[in-house]
This record gives sequence, structure tokens and C-alpha cells, in this order.
Amino acid sequence: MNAKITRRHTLAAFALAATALSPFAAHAEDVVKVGVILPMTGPSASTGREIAAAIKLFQAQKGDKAGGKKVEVIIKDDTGVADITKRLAQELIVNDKASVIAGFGLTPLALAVAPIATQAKVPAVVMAAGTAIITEASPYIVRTSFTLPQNTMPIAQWAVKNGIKKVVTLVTDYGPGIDAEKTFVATIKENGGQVLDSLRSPLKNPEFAPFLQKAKDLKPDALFLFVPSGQGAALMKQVSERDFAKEGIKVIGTGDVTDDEQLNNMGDAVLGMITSHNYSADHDSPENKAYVAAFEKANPGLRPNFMSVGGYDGMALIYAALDKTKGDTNGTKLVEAMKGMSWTSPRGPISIDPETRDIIQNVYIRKVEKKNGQLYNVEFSTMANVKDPFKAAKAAKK
Ligand code: VNL
Repeated sequence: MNAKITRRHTLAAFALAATALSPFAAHAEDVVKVGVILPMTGPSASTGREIAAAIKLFQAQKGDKAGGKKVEVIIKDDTGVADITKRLAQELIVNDKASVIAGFGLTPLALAVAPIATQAKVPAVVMAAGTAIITEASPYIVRTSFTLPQNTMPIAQWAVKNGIKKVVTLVTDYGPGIDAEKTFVATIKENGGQVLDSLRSPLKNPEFAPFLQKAKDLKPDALFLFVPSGQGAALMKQVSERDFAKEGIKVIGTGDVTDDEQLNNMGDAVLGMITSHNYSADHDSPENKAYVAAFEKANPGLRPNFMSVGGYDGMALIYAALDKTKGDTNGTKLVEAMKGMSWTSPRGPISIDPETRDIIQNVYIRKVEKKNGQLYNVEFSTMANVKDPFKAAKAAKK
């Protein structure tokens, strides 16, 4: 009798364990699929690497449940080519039944999925791209990265305050670069400054030397720079070969240039460079110290950069939205749930503007300094709760 009960219990326990392990255990409706499309190879691979690592860290820390459902992340490599992003988005939605798509390493890749998100009514969480217009391309787009006007405005105002009158700008010739240029130029001109030239280098196979030489010959008070994440080291190598400081020319920019992933290899020539940006691995908060320590432990030799926090916060937003809808995956309800959400990120306090679905966040002015033998962007001033200036200007006109 005793033996029989024991045996029956053992069998029951075995059956339970088998159910839990079986791939068919969770009913399809209990699983929420998040399709993440990133450049994992090609020239923007560092962006894919950073975001994928942050997503893995998020799930390792918070588990795989949200709104009572199991969240399954599927990462796909678009190699940075918009046609591939588009095809992968369609496949993830139609074949894999993804309830949310996310990632998008560059502006053209995010814009390529906008019509698909609208048509399928599936939320698309932009974790990397930064052209202001992106959130206007679909009512299903929500952004956890940044906009270039948002990140540029503070350094432009810093330049004005620090007596910089004559400037040259050099940006990468596509959406985010043009947004950065427009913002910087407008702020300088509004304050009585002079723009000697606005130079643009191509996105593919960038060549900086002729532009830098031209900028130096014009003898401005400052040279403003923007290049996308991954190109900063190549640009700064060329900058340091031409002693701008000796000519009395300050080199400033957005934090994309002094990207945390590459900064430490840029050498002492970047010491003292001033930039403005939404994230520094050196940001002094308990949340960020914990984030950097956990990220570096999970990814030895890799420092988390601003792309990584876009991915980490994008996951936090998707989890919070699912919690709020109690696991309802209706895309319209998920986007509604995301609007107005606010929380403390490793970068500081952030929220999703309910009007524009764009991120509102602090932007910091930072200076490259050496700490324990490592180069960091050390924040020394904060502009709190910055809304994308282009959208703020539109809202003011209404
Ligand atoms: C973009 C903007 C990409 C800023 C970036 O790195 C960046 C973009 C890849 O919108 O394409 O740092």
C-alpha cells in the first residue's frame, strides 16, 4: 500500500516534470513573441552586439514572464540593409506571430518597418535609431533610444554660453546627421553666431580627411561633429592627427562620437573633449552602477554604451506594457499602455511622451576624463526631461 502510493506520487511528479520540459507545454497563447531585428554583422554590428547583450541581460535579471505570459525573444540579423529589415519584419509578424517587433540599428531600417507596423497593428519599439521624424512614420512606433535634436541642443547651448561664435559642422550625410546639423546651426545662428560651413561625409565608406582639412583651414572657434555609433574611433583618429587645439579650435559633438564602446581605445588625444548625450557608462546612480557591473560581468571586455540602454529600456517598456494589459497582446492596447509610462533607467529618469510616443529624458554635458586608467565621458551638467525639440516646437505652434 505504502509502496503503491509512493509509486503513484513518483509517476505524477514525473509527468509534471515532463510537461514543464516539453516544448509543447506552454500553449501558444501563453507565449508572447518579441521579434528583434538588429545589424548583428556588417558595419553597424557593434550596435547589434550591444543591444542583443542588453536584452539577454534584462531577461536574465527579470525572468521571462510578463503579464502572466512567457516572453520569447527572437533575434534576427538584417546586416544593416533596409530591404532585409522589411522582409524579416514581415516574416516575424506573419510566420512567427510576433506580437511586438523591436531593435532597428539605423534610421533607414526603422523607417522601412513603419508601414508594416501600421498595417499589421503591431508595436515597433525603436531601440537605436535617432532621426526625429521616425515616430511620426507610424502610430505603432514607440522609441526608447533618443533623437538627435534632443541630444544636440544641450551642446549647442553650451557652445553659445562658452563664447563660441564661429563654427563649422561635420556630420554623416543622412537623417540623424542632418537633424544634428540643423539643431546646432539654428541654435548658433539664433544667438548671433556664424556658421562658416556645414560639411557632410557619406554614411558608407566614410572619408573624413578632406572635410577635417577644410574645417581646419576655415579656423572656426569650434568644430561640431556627429557620426553614428561605431564610426567615432575612425573619426577621432583623423581628428587627433590634425592638432585642432593648436589652432585654437575646440572639437565638440554629440556623444555618438565618444561612444563608450570605443572610447577607451581612442587614446589621450580625446581627453577633455566635450559632448552632450543621453547616456554615459560613468553616469553616477545606483541603477547605473548595478547595470554596468552586471553587463560587464556577462560580457567580459565590453562596456555598455547608449545603444545597450536603448535595448534594456525597450525590454522594460515591453514587459511593463504586457503587465498593464494583463498579457493582452492586442497591438493597439499595447501601444496605449506604453504611452505615458515612466521609470528610472540606468541613464536616469525617462518617460514615453503620450502625445508623440517619443522618449523624454535627461541630456548630460560631459567631458572625457581618465579614471583608474580608463577613458570615460564624465557628466558635469544636466538638462532635465528634454523632449525632442522638433516635436516640442510643433506642439507649441498648435
Ligand atoms: C543613428 C543615430 C544610428 C545615432 C547611430 O548609430 C547613432 C540612426 C548606429 O538614427 O541611424 O549613433
